[in-house]
Amino acid sequence: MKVGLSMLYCLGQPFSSLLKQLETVEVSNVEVLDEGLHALNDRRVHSIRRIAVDRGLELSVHAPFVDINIASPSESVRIAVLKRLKKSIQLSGKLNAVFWVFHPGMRTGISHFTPGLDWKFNLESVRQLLSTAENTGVKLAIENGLHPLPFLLKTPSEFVRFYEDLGADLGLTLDVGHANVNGQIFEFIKTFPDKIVHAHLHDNHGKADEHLGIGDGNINWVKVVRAFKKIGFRGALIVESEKNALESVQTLKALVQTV
Ligand SMILES: [Mn+2]
Repeated sequence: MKVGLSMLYCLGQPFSSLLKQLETVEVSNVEVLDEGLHALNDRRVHSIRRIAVDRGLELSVHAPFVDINIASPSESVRIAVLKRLKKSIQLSGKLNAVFWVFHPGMRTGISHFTPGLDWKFNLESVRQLLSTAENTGVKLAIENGLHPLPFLLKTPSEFVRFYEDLGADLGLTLDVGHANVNGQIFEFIKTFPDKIVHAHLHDNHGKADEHLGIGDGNINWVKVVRAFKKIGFRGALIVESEKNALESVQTLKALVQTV
């Protein structure tokens, strides 16, 4: 089990600081965000790639997520959203990223007028993204959404139905913090031992998405690491804390070694 770090904690700093941080982070796996001040382009991909090769870092990319709804009922909006996401997948391919992590679609204020339509758009968009990723070398991994936001996929039972309907190979990024707000961390791990290929780790008190350091909320991390070990998880446990991120990496490394 590898310990990794999401660069979310420095998303408020310019891209040049991200590069500086990448030179020194003490992990094997790094997740960069194609969003905000760190949005990717060809030149930036080249800069990140050079450091990653130099330091032997394995990369993943968090898809753009602001103003993004792959299940939008507006066709023109959906087309624009998918265009942005497809560009992100292409850039992730150039980056040699292993995973591209994205959020599921969301319900809107008019969903109740057209039951099932957002579910259908979500499936269609996921299929388009999967076909974009073919031949790029990048694997897609959909993330469990956060309660109480109107994500279509937040619970294990919603994911069971989603995978049945999709009928295609798609990994799951288990966001342990999000799952804790649902009270379903262990149900996720038990239900999807073969689907979970990637994980986001951050802490909270079970009520809101606080993105705290590991050990700063109410998550039982010993139990979490044991559960990942029990299913033979071979992916990366990516620390996605906004606060105490570097300390959290050390805490998690110690846990993985001792638990
Ligand atoms: Mn996450």
